Amino acid sequence: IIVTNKLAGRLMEADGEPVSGQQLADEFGISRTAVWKHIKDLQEKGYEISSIKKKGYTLTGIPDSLEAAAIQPLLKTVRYGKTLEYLSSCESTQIIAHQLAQQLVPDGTVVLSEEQTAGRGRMARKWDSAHGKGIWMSIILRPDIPLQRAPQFTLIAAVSVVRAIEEVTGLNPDIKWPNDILLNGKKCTGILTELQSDADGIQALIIGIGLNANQEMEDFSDEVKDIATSLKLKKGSPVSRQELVRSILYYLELYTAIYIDEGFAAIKLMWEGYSTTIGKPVRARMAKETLEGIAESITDEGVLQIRTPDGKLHGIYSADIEMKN
Ligand code: BTX
Repeated sequence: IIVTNKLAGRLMEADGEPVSGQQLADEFGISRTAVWKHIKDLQEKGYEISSIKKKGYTLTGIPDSLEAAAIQPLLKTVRYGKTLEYLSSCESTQIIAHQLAQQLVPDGTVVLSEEQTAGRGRMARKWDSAHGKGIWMSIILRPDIPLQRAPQFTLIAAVSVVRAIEEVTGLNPDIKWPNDILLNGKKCTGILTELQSDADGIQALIIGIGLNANQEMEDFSDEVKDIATSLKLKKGSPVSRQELVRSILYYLELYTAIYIDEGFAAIKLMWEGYSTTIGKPVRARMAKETLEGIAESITDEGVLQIRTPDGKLHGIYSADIEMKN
């Protein structure tokens, strides 16, 4: 399997140019017959490979799958996504990532599943995760930061996802504090940051990203039909989940590095640029109370500051935000 995957990567990197069987045989230290067998395996998995006499093998199409062989060859990261666990179905990639994190897998390990049977949002809410239509991904990070800074990673992840969507699809989503990414006011991505910690601090941050890529309206459950959208619905044509995954990992690695080196200020600036929340009247529903006021800013810790009509400023750590008007 490893050779088959590497061969797929080699053909992807050739970017539509033919590579001769002999050359592949030499590079991989195997016979030309063995090369041919691996090519057949790839074709059976849905890779379109044409073979032209005297020229070689050309990759003309790859299956729309998020397996490592399809994602990793063109990955532009140093660490993120280099360890990648792929599943065709699971309850929740968060559960798998929590288990992996305890086995000391490296920083930037990624779990991807084509479908989740019990995808989750914040506060044990459900996350709709139709088979093959979205990106259901958890990323294990091991940043050396104090516990109370962990929520900032939700904002780092949000900025990374928005940049990736812009780059790959040309769409321009906005962010609703703290973790919703919206297109025309409808949610196309949710982010869930969880952590494992002990007396020494953070052992792992598990960043869950649920991105609606290619759903049609009927792919959403009745509960979310009115509030959800997908990139395909907005753009009018299918989007590449593979490119989106690579781009999200690229920006997440980049912005995490900037954050570690320079602090939260640069991230905050980008986040504010994408935010629909700041400067607007909002209603914040929390576990015990509801507040109405103007969302003034976020603090350096990522805490939302709401000014109520009595002039008081309230720091909000966790809430559901409704935009008023
Ligand atoms: P949240 O609590 O902010 O949002 C959950 C709410 O969003 C739900 O109650 C529902 O109203 C709505 N919703 C559910 N599914 C969808 C959907 N597909 N599109 C739009 N709206 C929806 C958001 O939590 C965090 C979601 C993280 C999901 C990822 S997927 C990979 C990882 N694994 C996992 O189980 N969760 C994360």
